[in-house]
Amino acid sequence: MDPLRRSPSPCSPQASSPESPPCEMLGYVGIEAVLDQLKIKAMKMGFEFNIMVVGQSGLGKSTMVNTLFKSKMWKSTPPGLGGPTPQTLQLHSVTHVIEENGVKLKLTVTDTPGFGDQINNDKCWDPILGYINEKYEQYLQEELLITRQRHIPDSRVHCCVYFVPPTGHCLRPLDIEFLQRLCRTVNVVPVIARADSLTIEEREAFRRRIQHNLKTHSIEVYPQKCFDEDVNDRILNSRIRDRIPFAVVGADREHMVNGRCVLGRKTKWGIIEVENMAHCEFPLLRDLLIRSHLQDLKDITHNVHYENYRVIRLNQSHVLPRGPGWVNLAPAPPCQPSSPGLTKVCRWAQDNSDEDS
Ligand SMILES: Nc1nc2c(ncn2[C@@H]2O[C@H](COP(=O)(O)OP(=O)(O)O)[C@@H](O)[C@H]2O)c(=O)[nH]1
Ligand SMILES: [Mg+2]
Repeated sequence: MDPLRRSPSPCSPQASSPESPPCEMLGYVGIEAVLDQLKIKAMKMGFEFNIMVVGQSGLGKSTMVNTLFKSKMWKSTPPGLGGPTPQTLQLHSVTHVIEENGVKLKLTVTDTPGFGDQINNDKCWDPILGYINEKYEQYLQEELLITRQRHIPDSRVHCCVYFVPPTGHCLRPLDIEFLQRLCRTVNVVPVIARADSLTIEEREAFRRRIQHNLKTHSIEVYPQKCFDEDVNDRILNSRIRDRIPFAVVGADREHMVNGRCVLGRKTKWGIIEVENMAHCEFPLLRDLLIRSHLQDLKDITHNVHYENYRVIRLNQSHVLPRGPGWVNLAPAPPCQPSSPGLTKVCRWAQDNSDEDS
């Protein structure tokens, strides 16, 4: 067949008869194919996601990490290590590569020892904030290199799940102080821990009180209202904000219930199924972290929290232009940058640079 004699394109003039309507595809260049290209590229690169759990000891942090990811992490856990969760004595991170339908997720979970367990809890948040800032600093140092890697490894904490003890009263002064500092540095999702110890009515009343506490102390947890990008975001995120903090129950054992294998806690009076919304709100937490907001958590970390850190650090270091790309970045001071607020920091930095010029 003559290669030049191709069958008429649906948009070519010959294709349409005099009666047919004008061709709508005229001018089509195939821009939508960029979505496939992005998908292929993203699948090749894989995703990195780093999560941290924070709260007093015994609230079920380590158990929750297992509840969220254990079925996927079992494969990389040597057999025989499935016993009771040991007490976490120091801050430590574990990385696993999880693969599902060809999509690779490099997940790093940072478990922290209980804070606020001492008689004097002064500055008990320092090691945790120090860790978060250290990860920002590592990223910044890589980014500032003249010959830098094409893909900078991302170990920044994208989300911090904060465990509130199920007292049924309100946030403790310690929680408020900690959350105020944490929310300025990282995305925070608070949860009511061990919610099986509260009745449904108690959970609801406790949630409302915590929401009130957060509001009166200007604590902006994730998803922050000021970063909703459009109406759809606003509708979806408002629903989430209304349910935060989620009342969760953690379990790393499977049980048979009516012939089904479910993740749950076995008690004398029955099995609490953690993935059953009638029993607890664990599914809301999992969906937020993994299914609906994973990329948004990463974007806000990069564009807001890391950006704030970067602006403050570069200002502190008096950036001196000495030839292309030269930056004199002094070592991070022992007292880490503390930002005045989420949206204000960049403006503050801009004002400063205006004064300098
Ligand atoms: N009742 C109840 N117990 C839980 C829950 N989550 C964990 N636990 C138990 O609480 C104890 C401490 O859990 P762990 O995960 O080590 O707490 P962490 O110190 O915060 O890491 C363990 O015996 C867990 O089985 C929960 O949601 N409800
Ligand atoms: Mg632990």
